[in-house]
Amino acid sequence: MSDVDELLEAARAGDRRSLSKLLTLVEDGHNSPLERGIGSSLGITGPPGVGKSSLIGKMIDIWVERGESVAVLAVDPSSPRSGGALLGDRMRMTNADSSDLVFIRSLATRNHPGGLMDCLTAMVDILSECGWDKILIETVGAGQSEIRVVAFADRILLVDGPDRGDIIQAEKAGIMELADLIVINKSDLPEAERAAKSVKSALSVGEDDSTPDVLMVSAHSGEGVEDLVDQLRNTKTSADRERLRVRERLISAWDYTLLNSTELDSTLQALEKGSITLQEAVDRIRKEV
Ligand SMILES: Nc1nc2c(ncn2[C@@H]2O[C@H](COP(=O)(O)OP(=O)(O)OP(=O)(O)O)[C@@H](O)[C@H]2O)c(=O)[nH]1
Ligand SMILES: [Mg+2]
Repeated sequence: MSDVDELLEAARAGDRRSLSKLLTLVEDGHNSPLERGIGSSLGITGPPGVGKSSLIGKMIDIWVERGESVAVLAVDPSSPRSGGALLGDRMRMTNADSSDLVFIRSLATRNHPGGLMDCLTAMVDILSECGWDKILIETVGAGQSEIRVVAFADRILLVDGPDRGDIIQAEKAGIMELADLIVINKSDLPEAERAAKSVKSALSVGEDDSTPDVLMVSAHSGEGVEDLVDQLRNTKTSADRERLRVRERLISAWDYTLLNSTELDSTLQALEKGSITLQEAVDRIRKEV
């Protein structure tokens, strides 16, 4: 049996250190021991500071209370402090049984030229194979590369804040179109109601069965979080959103191929010198793959 198979066997049996090691191997580019696409995940995204991590913490409490296990892949936790705080909070949970039901792992895109596409799906598959009921991918939804990451999830929850600026930012980044469910967090703040209304009215333009619901929650007070957790169970995606996600995944794969091409350096040099055109550069890289 190979190292990877041994780790998988131990991880399946519930050994967390083996699970961590296995995820590290896959993150370092090792082939996954599993078939692709067996696990399903929930992507949680939204502008910086809207309360994604706080909300995930509250959702975890509810799932754990119901006996469900939760694994979180936190992609580029914006500050090691906030990423670490969530982790720290979990570790400090008094009920030892509960913390057995929670697994949190940080991932940094900077270690992955061309994106996480080579390892994210594999990590979700491994977590699923090892029996994790809920697999979450948290990413800051602030730009194109984050959208690319969250598009690997099977369902997408957009978390927004009451601030108009946040909502505009989410719209600009194009996450609205990808979201299967939207929550306005910080419902304890006065502007939240208005924010929810404005998001609803923006969505109602082309309203049909697949228009995502908009809920209000407060990660601070916990209000609405139970409803959110229940609603997630029935949340469906739409053909349009599925198409958009698949499209983003394809573009990720394309970028990855380009950025990891052995012809990349020489092609860039030739472009700098002006000895080939952009079209010739594309043809050259395509030929190499
Ligand atoms: N009033 C209020 N503040 C909240 C709520 N949820 C989170 N916050 C605050 O918002 C700030 C950001 O919370 P985080 O959970 O770190 O937000 P995040 O979206 O994960 O942030 P990044 O990962 O940095 O993008 C913190 O100061 C939280 O205390 C809420 O429901 N109400
Ligand atoms: Mg966070």
